[in-house]
Amino acid sequence: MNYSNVPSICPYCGCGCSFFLQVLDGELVGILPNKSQEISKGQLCIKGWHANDFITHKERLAKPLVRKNGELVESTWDEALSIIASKLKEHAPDSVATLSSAKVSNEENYLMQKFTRLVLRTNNVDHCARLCHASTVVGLNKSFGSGAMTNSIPELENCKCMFVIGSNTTEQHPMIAHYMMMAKEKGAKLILADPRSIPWSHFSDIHMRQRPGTDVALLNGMMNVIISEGIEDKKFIEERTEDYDALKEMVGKYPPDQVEKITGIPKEQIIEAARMYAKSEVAAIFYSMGITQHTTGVDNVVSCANLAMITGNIGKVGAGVNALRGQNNVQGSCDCGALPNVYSGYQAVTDEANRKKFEDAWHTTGLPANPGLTVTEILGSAAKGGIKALYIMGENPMVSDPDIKHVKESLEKLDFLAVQDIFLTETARLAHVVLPAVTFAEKDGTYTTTDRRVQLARKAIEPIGESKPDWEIISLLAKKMGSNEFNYGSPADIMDEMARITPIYGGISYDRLKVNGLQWPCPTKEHPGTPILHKEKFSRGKGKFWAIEFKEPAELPDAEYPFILTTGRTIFHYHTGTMSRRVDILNKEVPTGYLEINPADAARLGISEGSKVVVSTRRGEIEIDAKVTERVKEGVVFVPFHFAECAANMLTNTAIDPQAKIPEFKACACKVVKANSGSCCQ
Ligand SMILES: Nc1nc2c(c(=O)[nH]1)N[C@H]1C(S)=C(S)[C@@H](COP(=O)(O)OP(=O)(O)OC[C@H]3O[C@@H](n4cnc5c(=O)[nH]c(N)nc54)[C@H](O)[C@@H]3O)O[C@H]1N2
Ligand SMILES: Nc1nc2c(c(=O)[nH]1)N[C@H]1C(S)=C(S)[C@@H](COP(=O)(O)OP(=O)(O)OC[C@H]3O[C@@H](n4cnc5c(=O)[nH]c(N)nc54)[C@H](O)[C@@H]3O)O[C@H]1N2
Ligand code: SF4
Ligand SMILES: [Mo]
Repeated sequence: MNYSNVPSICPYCGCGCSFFLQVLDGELVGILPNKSQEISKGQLCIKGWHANDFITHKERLAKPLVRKNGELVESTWDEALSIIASKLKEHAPDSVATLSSAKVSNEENYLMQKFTRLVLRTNNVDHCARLCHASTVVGLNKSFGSGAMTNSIPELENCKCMFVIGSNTTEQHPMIAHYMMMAKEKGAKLILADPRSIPWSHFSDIHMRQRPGTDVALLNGMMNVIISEGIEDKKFIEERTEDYDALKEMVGKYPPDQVEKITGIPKEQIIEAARMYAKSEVAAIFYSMGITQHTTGVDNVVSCANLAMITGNIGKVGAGVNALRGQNNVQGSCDCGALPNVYSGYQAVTDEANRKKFEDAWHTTGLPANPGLTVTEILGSAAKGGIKALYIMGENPMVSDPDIKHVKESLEKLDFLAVQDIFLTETARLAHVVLPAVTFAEKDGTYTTTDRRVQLARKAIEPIGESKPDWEIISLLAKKMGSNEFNYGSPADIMDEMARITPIYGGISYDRLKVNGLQWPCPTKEHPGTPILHKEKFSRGKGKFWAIEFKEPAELPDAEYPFILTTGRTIFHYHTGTMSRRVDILNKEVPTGYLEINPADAARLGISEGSKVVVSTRRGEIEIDAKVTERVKEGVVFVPFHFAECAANMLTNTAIDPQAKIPEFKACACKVVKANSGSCCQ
């Protein structure tokens, strides 16, 4: 008998818990938590405990598939790659695009953007960060000069006051919530701003339940109270920031009674929350999709940064603006340049010196200088015949992008679609060629947590069937297309290349990555990594205040569509369900989707617990089970987006933030009727 514990990283959320994959005679037999890692310390949430279940699931893609006579049929690697290579070559660079993936490793994201820029000669590469924390990348960069979580997970137990705005942390970042709970046990205050009642509601000192999409008004209102009561941090503002006067003048227009009218939050709560946050010796903000997924996503993020800066809560232990990044490697995908405007390490493609540096490293000239299209723009362009060929690695837009009917039309309009995934997803079913990739357990690779920690996961088992690691597939395709720049012996070689041309990862190499990884910026081989950003000065020098006025969401309720629909997640499922819906224990907990509706609204519409209802918007409709609950206020309904058979994204709006191009997943107008009541639009 041959048994080993192979060190790995949980493939679900950005907390980055570590565990061992237990391997017996080459077979994956279980998960063993890792007591030595400082984030998880031997603990995991329910998804982590069962992270091995989908890996060996019988539906794993085991062979390349090629569409013949309308059907996807099994094929060879050679045929599948030859078709992709010739199809991608057929179109002009601006008509081709790729989607990279926050589920794959840093090395693979680096290669996907290299392939797109060097071989396809376009900057049209993006990934799901666009649907997620694009507002953070833009917003925190504007305020601080770096778009990442400012502090570290293990230090969070030192918080004295936690302001959670738009993060359902206990369900979506369970391990981070664990540290916040420890802070709470030590006496920290918890302020919550969330339209829904969530598990935090039971622990919070104040729960402000705003109308979805009114967070800028709320944050301005809190700053109004802080400044008018003179409890701002004058020294910090004076020494570390710029453009304060414009902010001060603007928030003057948001007294609490005015903000109560906009947000629906009683003014007493706003005043109390402002005092609690400002008077605390160390206060941290935690946010996630509740504020980023809006047409005002960047405004929301910048307003959080404003609040942290007027109270001097940046650059110290237990404080900060903690943007909780979602996917296991979404931080890394951004760091590695899977974005249309930057190479790895956020080096702008528009800068000539950067282009020269990457041209030299990749032995080429004339890399494209214009920023490429974003996820949302790629699909929009495809619908109009602009983008003609698309190569998707590890994303499932047919369930995760807004307005699925439009997504389907866009994908069907393409001349060519290739999808590289571990399962035959809703998106892969539309492809001309499907490539079988391996999971995290079948390859070496690094993944970067929400707290900028680069961690190494090792190969535990051999690939299932003929599947291959994404880095190998991209390299094979690049070679097929005539490139000599993809000759890597292992992922460690790829990291070495990236480190040479990426200052924030400059000191990172496989031999240095021990159990707790290394936190970037880590510029040299001797550098110990950086747990806290902006300590003595901000990445951009001074922190910058931006005066931001409140704007309404793009689509407001009206007589025809009287409810506000907000969408999100549950602890038991993950995104489009490709992985979590193949885990029995998670399916037993939550087998399918549901609509949360307030008892008063339900009574008015004759809806009871478990009734089938039809939810419709200007984009589409779904039939779904009702859950009658006080979790949502009157006039607001909630649908989790994991379930293709009642997909929230049939309903959502494609309106985007003008700067970050993130769609407004968190607020649109909808109608709810009891199914078969005769009054719906069937
Ligand atoms: N179990 C599980 N964990 C996950 C994921 C998953 O799918 N499943 N996904 C991962 C990913 S990629 C991400 S990005 C994170 C997301 O993590 P979260 O952002 O925490 O998750 P969401 O459920 O999308 O939304 C968070 C909260 O925003 C609130 N909200 C809705 N509208 C508004 C609003 O207008 N203002 C405010 N302030 N709040 C609002 C919702 O009520 C909800 O409680 O989770 C990560 N972790
Ligand atoms: N309505 C609504 N929609 C939303 C959101 C919301 O809150 N509301 N949230 C948005 C957010 S924050 C996010 S991050 C997106 C997520 O959107 P997506 O990224 O499209 O969703 P996932 O289901 O995580 O898709 C990842 C895919 O990668 C595959 N995969 C896993 N491991 C590997 C691997 O090693 N290699 C390859 N090649 N493939 C792999 C999985 O099978 C899956 O198909 O959804 C967005 N959509
Ligand atoms: S908290 Fe996140 S990283 Fe940790 S076990 Fe759960 S899903 Fe995995
Ligand atoms: Mo996300």
